[in-house]
Amino acid sequence: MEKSGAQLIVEGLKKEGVKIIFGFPGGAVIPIFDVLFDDPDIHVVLTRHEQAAIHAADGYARSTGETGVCLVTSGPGATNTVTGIATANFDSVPLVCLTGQVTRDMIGNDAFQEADIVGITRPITKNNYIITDRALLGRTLKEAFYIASTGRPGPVLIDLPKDILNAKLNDSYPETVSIRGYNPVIKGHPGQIKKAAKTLLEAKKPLFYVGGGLHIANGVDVFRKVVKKTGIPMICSLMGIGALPTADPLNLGMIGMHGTYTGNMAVTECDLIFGIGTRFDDRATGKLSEFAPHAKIIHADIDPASISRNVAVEIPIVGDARQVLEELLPLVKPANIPEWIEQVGQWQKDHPMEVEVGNERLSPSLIVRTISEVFPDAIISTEVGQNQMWAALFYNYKHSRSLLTSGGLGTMGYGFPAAIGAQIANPDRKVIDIAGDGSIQMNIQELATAVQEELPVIIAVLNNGYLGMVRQWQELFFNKRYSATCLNRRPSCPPECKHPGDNCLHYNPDFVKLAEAYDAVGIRVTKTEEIKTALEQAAKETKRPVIIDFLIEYEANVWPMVPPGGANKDMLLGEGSKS
Ligand SMILES: Cc1ncc(C[n+]2csc(CCOP(=O)(O)OP(=O)(O)O)c2C)c(N)n1
Ligand SMILES: [Mg+2]
Repeated sequence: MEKSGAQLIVEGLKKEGVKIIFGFPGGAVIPIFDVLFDDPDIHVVLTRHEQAAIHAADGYARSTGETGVCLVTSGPGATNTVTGIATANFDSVPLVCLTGQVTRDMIGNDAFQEADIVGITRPITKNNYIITDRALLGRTLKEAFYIASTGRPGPVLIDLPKDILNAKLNDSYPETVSIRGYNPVIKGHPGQIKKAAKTLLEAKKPLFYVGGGLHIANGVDVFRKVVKKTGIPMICSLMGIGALPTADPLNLGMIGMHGTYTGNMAVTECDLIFGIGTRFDDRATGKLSEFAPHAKIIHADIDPASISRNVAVEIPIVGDARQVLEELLPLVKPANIPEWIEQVGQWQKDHPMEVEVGNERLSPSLIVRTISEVFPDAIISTEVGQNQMWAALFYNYKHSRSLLTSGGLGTMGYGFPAAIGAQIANPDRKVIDIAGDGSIQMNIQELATAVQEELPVIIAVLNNGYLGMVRQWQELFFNKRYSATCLNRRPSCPPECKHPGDNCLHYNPDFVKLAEAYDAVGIRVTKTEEIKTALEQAAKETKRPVIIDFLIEYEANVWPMVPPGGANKDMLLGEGSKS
């Protein structure tokens, strides 16, 4: 039977198991939306901005491991997805992004709503295509899903000229795919794994160092078995959080710029690092020449290009993290490292991650810790800035895929749409965006989407009146010159204002009124004793999003902090803080 390109695409999406598409229509893609209109198997979530559509598809994908799908129109629709594509690419998130394009005869003519999205996204996609032959459509879509989800996952974009969507052909979506030259290595080399096991057990001060790749590989269960069997402690990157429960004594926490004291000391003193699914990113390593100065490095990663790129690796293992760990598990035994365990225990005791109490305004660490108590099994998404670091450091993570955060690109505006995607994928879990008052405004319009989809996402705004993380750098390294970071500043303010006063705008915006304007729920919290009750009140909402506006200390800082370019051991510990 003859079918249009649009019909073939929808057939293919269904064969790939797609149940949800996040999108925004326009002239070039009406044919696809038209086929989807009365299709009972695929639900289209209409976001209010294409950037949110792609972040929502990303949150869907990160929280489930399935490939997220985004559908947008040509020109501005396509270019609006660019930040989300780059975000997903950096953090290895499997996405298929379908963009409309002008008809083939118009391409290159500066036609209405034409943009060369394939050219624009070439460096930020795992692969991308423009379909110029209707006969290649099915095969290309199949390839896109395969490439997005295998090996080191990533976003794949397909640009679809409108006449291709309308062109009819008697074809079906292919059942199989094979791509010459693309054969990701899954199984690690057995000899290397054996060598790694031996070296690991010979070390006196060994550490596992886990990145996001462990979650992507669904390797957390087997990793926990390896840790239990060996008794070797773990450190992680921001993306590795959740590999062990935060409260596990062998979890020494995140390392790097805002790593824990114990994590940063342990990585400095250790004699062996077993890296799993990590890029050894500079936010985690700090000054490379002083990173883990005494350590041999074993590194297991699915992407050979990540190995020995930033740090010299003694034992490389190319392979899927879960498979490598499954091979490793029978080869390891309890490590004999009592002095090392005592040492890390001492650091933890001397410098615990303690919450602060708060003075006139609320303490952000206390808020995050209370979120953890009221919602112990939540999926947390974050924006970027101090909010992101407090969320990473003070929530007690228990499960894999429970922290959705833009680690590589650091995209403000990611958290709320990602929470929408995660909530749709996980209707039985609580999804909470821990947000900053700056970042949340980058995709605040998605309140309309969450209201329309009846999603009880909670947005916990840690409202400090500042682009806080930038302000923290200005405070520490630019003599408190708060240039363009105060969100309440007016022209009449003194030029060198270093602290908020009576002249400030009171709310900018009033998040409670804003929530109400969208028919969402808005709650403002100003007193410590109201934190918990506000969260409990929010928990009662089952169909409406809730914004909780937590008025936190204006100038609270994230501690510890390694100054940019510094070595991890040279972290600043903060004012009067024990951590
Ligand atoms: C899209 C984007 N623009 C700029 C930045 C730089 N940046 C990093 S953190 C930050 C401040 C974020 O402010 P807010 O959301 O209020 O979070 P806070 O640090 O106050 O918790 C800025 C501007 C960024 N990460 N992303
Ligand atoms: Mg802020």
